[in-house]
Amino acid sequence: MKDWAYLTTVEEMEEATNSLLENGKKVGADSWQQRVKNQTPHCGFGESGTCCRICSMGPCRITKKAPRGICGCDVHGIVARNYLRFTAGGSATHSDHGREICHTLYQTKEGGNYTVKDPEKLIRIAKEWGIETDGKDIYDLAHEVAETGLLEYGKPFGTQRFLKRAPEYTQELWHKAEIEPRAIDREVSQSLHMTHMGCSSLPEALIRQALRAGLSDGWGGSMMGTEFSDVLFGTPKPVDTTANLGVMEKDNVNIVVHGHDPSLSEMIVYYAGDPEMIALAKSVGAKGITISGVCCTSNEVAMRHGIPMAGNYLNQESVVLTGACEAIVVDVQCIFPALGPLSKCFHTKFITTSPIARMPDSEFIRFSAANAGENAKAIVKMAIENFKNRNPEMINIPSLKQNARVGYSVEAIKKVLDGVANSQVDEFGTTKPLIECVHSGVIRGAVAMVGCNNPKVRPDSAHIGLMKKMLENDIIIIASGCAAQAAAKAGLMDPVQAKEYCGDGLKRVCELAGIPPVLHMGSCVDISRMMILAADIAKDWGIHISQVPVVGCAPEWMSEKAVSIGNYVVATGIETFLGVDPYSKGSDEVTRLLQGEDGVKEWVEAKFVVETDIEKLGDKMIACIEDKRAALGI
Ligand code: BF8
Ligand code: SF4
Repeated sequence: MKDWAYLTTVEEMEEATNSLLENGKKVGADSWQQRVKNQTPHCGFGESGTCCRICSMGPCRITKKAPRGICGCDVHGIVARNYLRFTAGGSATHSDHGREICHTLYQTKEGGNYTVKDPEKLIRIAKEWGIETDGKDIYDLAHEVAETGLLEYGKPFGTQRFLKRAPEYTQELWHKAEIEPRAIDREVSQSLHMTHMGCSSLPEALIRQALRAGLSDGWGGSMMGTEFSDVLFGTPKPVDTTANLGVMEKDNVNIVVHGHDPSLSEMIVYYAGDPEMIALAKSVGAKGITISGVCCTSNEVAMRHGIPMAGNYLNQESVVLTGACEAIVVDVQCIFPALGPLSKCFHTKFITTSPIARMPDSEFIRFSAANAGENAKAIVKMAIENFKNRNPEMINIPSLKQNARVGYSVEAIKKVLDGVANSQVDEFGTTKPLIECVHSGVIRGAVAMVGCNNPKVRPDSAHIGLMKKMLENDIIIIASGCAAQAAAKAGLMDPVQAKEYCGDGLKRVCELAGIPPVLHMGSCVDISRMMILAADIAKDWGIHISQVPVVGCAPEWMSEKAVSIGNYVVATGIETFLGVDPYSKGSDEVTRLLQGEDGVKEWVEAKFVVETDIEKLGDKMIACIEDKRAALGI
């Protein structure tokens, strides 16, 4: 048995949460834990995907006695339609995030609120897209690339530009399966059209469109979100930070950023470091200003600036319950409406900033590229001025805190690993050293661990349990989203200590490369980075993506975005393991299409595996990786 003594355990995290809930009780605060109780048991029809309410003749619920809806749709059609709508919601959300980033890129100017921080990457993308770069002003180029990106959302003809990044073999599979995504908005619209009353009820057609809508996210909207965020704010490089609720500081003004779009948080981070603001914080009796993050906004600023990560999805109420949060500033996605009433129980300002995410009981400060600087400064100021309203008796910051090294973009991963193998590293490095490690068996394979928390799973227990199991078996983890934060909170991204708990092979690689065994690749839109890494490995190795000993895993997922991600990861050829069922179990036909050998697997060489027993889920992932190794003869 390994000694995991330095790790922060799920029990310790729960203890901290319980003490925060006690804090909340004193002021009559509601909590997700309570609301889960109120909502249990969940509706069985909803859970199995067998309720249809897409026309007003319904809602129709499928039972043995009533095997068809009023229009005659059977259970398979209903489940598949619900699945496609779920996917389309996620694809729309990720892709609209990407669109916002394109607009921000379009607004860049010399000396403006937003500038180009990685011109090389911009030029690389422009060349990839066939845009003339020679002799062009970098901002003219940024605007041209941004506009070209925006046109990807509505282009009348052709498919997504970034598909060409995939190996030719994968592109052919997509072509044959007729799932190459065209305009991003078209795939979302068509999904809604197909699922409208009286259109598709053939599961196969609906699942095919789910893959296509997913691909328009992963190889379209999300990929642009990631790439242009790098151009705007810099491509992440390894950086040290800290994680868990203990990153909030009692004597400082605490501002928590939450959501997904880095355009807001980048500005807040900038102004929190402004000497004028720090002086103001001192003038109100604070020692300084601490910015920390929750959810994917946190991942974005941690990866680029080492901003500490207070927690993941189910910690968002906890940061307010500390009584030491002067402001929680949010942009879009994964924000609990509960933060409104909760913030009213404390002195916390709940500040919404996007017309896309408006919530009751919040202060709305509309953010745009034009007023970003001014508004970020006003928000930081508002938080500072709120410091005096703290109730000292309510302050309870759990002492949990771990070190983490984050910032592993594809570029960074290639560089650190190539640096170990070659003294002569070219500009970007290659995936060859990684391939050699996997080929020789020093590393058995990789798991892309992604996704959320979900009260259906004991928070973080599946993430942390599975990661430990993989590391012991010499399987390296690349992580993003709330899964990445779970690892960081536990201490699995500590570059000094975490390697002690790996198998011998993985430990040696971590030592030589100076990396933690769980590599933080960013937010959920950054799962596009994982797709590029998988594509590059397959190309450098000379095999298909589906042959690479890598699997995807979302053991605690909850959002529509996660289903969209699952679809594009599978469609890219990577077997994907889920710990929560995607409302599909009501139809054996849909289950067969998603999880069988003769459904999506026949089209894209990968499928879903749904297993709610986390131990078994881990065993199945290891078996899948070992099977892939055996098939390669390694
Ligand atoms: O996009 S992992 S809870 S924060 S949906 Fe949300 Fe899920 Fe967290 Fe980021 Ni992703
Ligand atoms: Fe019922 Fe058919 Fe209408 Fe759905 S589309 S609510 S199954 S009648």
